[in-house]
Amino acid sequence: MRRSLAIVVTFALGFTACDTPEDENYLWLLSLPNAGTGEGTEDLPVHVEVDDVAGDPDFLFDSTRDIQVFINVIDPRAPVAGSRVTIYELDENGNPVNTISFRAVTNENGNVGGTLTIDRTTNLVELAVTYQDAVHRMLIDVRFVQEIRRTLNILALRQPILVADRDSDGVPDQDDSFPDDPDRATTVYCPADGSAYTVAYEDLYPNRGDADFNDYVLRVRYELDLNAQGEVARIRGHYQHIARGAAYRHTLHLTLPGVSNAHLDWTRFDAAGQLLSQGNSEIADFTAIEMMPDSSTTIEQSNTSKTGQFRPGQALSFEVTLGAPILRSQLGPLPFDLFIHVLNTGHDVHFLGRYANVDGSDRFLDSAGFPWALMVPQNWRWPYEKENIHNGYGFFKDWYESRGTASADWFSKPDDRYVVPAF
Ligand SMILES: [Ca+2]
Ligand SMILES: [Ca+2]
Repeated sequence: MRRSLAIVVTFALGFTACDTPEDENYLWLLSLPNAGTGEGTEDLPVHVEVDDVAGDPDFLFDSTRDIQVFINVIDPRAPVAGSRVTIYELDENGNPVNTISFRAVTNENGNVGGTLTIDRTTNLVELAVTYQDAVHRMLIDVRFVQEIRRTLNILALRQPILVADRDSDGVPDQDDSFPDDPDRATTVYCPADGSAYTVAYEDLYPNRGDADFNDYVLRVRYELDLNAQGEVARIRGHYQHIARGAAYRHTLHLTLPGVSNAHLDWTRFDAAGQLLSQGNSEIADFTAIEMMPDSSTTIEQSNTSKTGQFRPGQALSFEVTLGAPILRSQLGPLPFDLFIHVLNTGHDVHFLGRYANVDGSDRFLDSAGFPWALMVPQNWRWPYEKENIHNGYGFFKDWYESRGTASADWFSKPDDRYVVPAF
């Protein structure tokens, strides 16, 4: 892989290529006000064919959604390689929520395919297609979109521009989060605003629990490093144990389907953020890897009683470097296959949508149609001991009975009598 300072040029128009930094054209390029930004300075004239796949989103009690993305870019002559497709999640006011949600560069067939993960409360995304010095932006209402499928017919041949791309991965230095690493181009934050999700388990599986969703509670966030093709190259995670309203003991495990020959770096911290231990290992098959030890050793109190001060537990930061990049869709929905192993019962407790019985039913859906694991946006306030989640959150039932279409903000409307205080 060429790592030297290089120039990406577009060959389609017979432009005289230059590919060394000594080239006069390169110096000329750098002198231009917008040189190397890769960002559009003008509108890209296009005709867009929209073939989005509509339908109610799948609902697995999840607070995020994965939307498949297929974009094709062609100009009057041929498919356009090297066109950059970027998707931003917009908030309720139409402003980007800090970070890129997806980015990839079209291949030689003019195609980008990938997966966009957004919060279920997000209604709007912006899709920007940048080609040469021009950009075309589309606002897409994604409420009832399962796949974004669009063909952009660029209506005029573009004057090619030169951009600095030291690692030659097709993403200009200025837009490349890793300008000297050809295996990585973009970091996607989950959640997009860099905050956290709250992951909560009931541990009586296969018996129904008391639905207080506080037996094992974690704060979770991830960062995914994508390569220029939009595939996942590295995964970083941060977990903090924050409640254990259970008599049982548990270990926390992670399966990353399709991830093999990976390198895992990890660091454990105590509740005050002081280093406890660190290490690394080579993992041939990333299945059921223990991420946190016996839960009775990682937090000092339950954090589920109505008296006393909140005191968080231990935390883990880790990075998985994949042996080979994989499609985001292969990893499944957030928080990926993160599960507890209950030491007292020998059972594992997984999120919905990962494991089926022989009759096709979900192994982790109980007789009442309810899961044993939930991932909730933000610093969710879990119920006190023995307080049913339905008491703590009056709109929770609305939300799941409507398959996530109503009361999408159920988690932010607690009844203070039944849930722990804000921390
Ligand atoms: Ca680059
Ligand atoms: Ca790069």
